[in-house]
Amino acid sequence: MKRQRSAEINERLRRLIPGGVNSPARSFNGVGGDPPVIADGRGSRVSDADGNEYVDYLAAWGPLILGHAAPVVVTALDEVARRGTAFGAPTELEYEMARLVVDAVPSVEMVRFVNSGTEATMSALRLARGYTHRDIVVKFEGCYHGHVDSLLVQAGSGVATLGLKGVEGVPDAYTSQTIVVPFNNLAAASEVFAKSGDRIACVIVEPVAANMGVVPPAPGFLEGLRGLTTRHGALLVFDEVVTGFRLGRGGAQEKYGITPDLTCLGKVIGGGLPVAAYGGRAELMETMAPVGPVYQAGTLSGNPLAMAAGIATLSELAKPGTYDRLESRARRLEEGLLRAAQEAEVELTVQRVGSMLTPFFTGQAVADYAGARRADGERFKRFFWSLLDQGHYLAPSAFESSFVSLAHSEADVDSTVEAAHGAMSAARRG
Ligand code: KE4
Repeated sequence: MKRQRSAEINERLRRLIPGGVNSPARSFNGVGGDPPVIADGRGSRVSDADGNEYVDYLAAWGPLILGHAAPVVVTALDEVARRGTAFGAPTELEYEMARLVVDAVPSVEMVRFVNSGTEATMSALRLARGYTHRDIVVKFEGCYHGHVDSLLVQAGSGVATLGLKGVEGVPDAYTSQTIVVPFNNLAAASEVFAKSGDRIACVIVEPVAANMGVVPPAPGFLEGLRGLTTRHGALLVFDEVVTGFRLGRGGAQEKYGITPDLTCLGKVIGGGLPVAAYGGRAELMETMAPVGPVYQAGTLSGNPLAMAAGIATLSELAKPGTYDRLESRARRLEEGLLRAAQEAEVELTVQRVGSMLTPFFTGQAVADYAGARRADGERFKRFFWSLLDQGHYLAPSAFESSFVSLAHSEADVDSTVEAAHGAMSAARRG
C-alpha cells in the first residue's frame, strides 16, 4: 500500500506534536513504522490520507461500538450543536445520560461525568481515600487505568508497549502508597491484605484486562477480591472504561455477577466524544463536593455535545439482540483466526471476551502480564503489518485489545479471515 501522503503529514505532525501523536499509544512504536493518517471513517471502515481503506478493529481504542459516523450519533450531534455546545450549567441531557447509566450498571446508584477514563479513575481513587481515610491503593501488573500519577506503576497499554517504567516525572511519594500484584493472583492479593489490610483504601482492577492484551479473570479471582475488600473495609473499584457497555449493558460486573463499590466508565459511553464517568452507591458518591468534602471538577464535564453522543449510543445499545450480534461477529473472527493459524502451523491463542479480543502468538493461555510478554511479539508485528497492508486494521500493539463493532458485517469478518491466512505465513517467516 502507498502511504506517501501519510508520511508527509506525519513528518509535519512530528515537528509540532511529540512523536506526532496526541497519545503515545497511537505512535505505532509497538509494531514499528508510521501510523496511517486517517482522513475519515464510516461504519466498519476508515480511509487514510492516501485513500487506502481498512476494515477497522481499533475502533478508536474501544469507543466506536456502533462503528464510525453512526447516523444516530451524527444526527444527535447536529441537533444539539445548533442549540449550543457548552454552558457550564446543568442541562437535562445530563439527567438523561445519568438515567441510562444508572438503569444499566448494577453498582451505580449515582454517577458523575468527566472527560476521560483517567479523570474517572483518579476521581474514584480520591473518593476511596476520602471515604475510608486510608492511603494505600492496590493495582495489578499490566493493568492500565489512564495516566494517573499513582497508577502508572507497572502499567499496561502504551507504558508496556513502549517498554517504559511509566513513573518518570512522578515523585516516589506519589507511588509509595501503591502496591502492585500480578493479575489473577489472589494469593498475592491476600498476602497484601494480611499485612496491610487496615490501611488499604481500595483495590482497582480491570475486571477483564485489556491493556496487556485481553486477559479474562481466572475463576474465583473477582469473587476473591470482593471478599478481601469487604472483610478489610476497603473499596473494590472496577475500572470498566473498556468493558463497560462493551460486554453488555451491565459490563463485566453483570457478566461475572460481582458488584464493586465504585465503577469507572469511558470509551463506549461517549460514542467517540470525550465522556467518562465514575459511579457507585449514593452514600459513597455523596462524599463528593458539593455534597461532601472530596473535590473533583471539570469545565467541560457532562457537556451537551458529549452527552448527546453518549445518549444516542447507549440508547442504540439498549435495543434487543445487540450483544448477541456482537458476540456472533466476534466469535466468527476468533474462529477464523484460529483456523488460519492452524493451517499455517503457527501457535496462536486468541483471548476473547465478547467483542474484545487479542491474538497472542503463543500456544499457552495468557493469565497475566508475564504470560503476555512471553508471547512472540515479533510474530505479532509481522502479522499486524501484513493485515494492515491488505486493508485490515488491528490495534497496533500486542498489549492491547481489538474490537468488533455492530457495523462489522459477516463479509467484513470473512475478508479479514481471508487476509489472515496470508498474514499467518508472514508471521511465521521471520
Ligand atoms: P483515557 O484517559 O485514555 O480516556 O482512559 C484511560 C483508561 C482507563 N482505564 C482503562 C481500562 C483504559 O483502557 C484506559 C485507556 N485505554 C487506552 C488503550 N487501551 C487508551 C489509548 C490511549 O492511551 O491513547
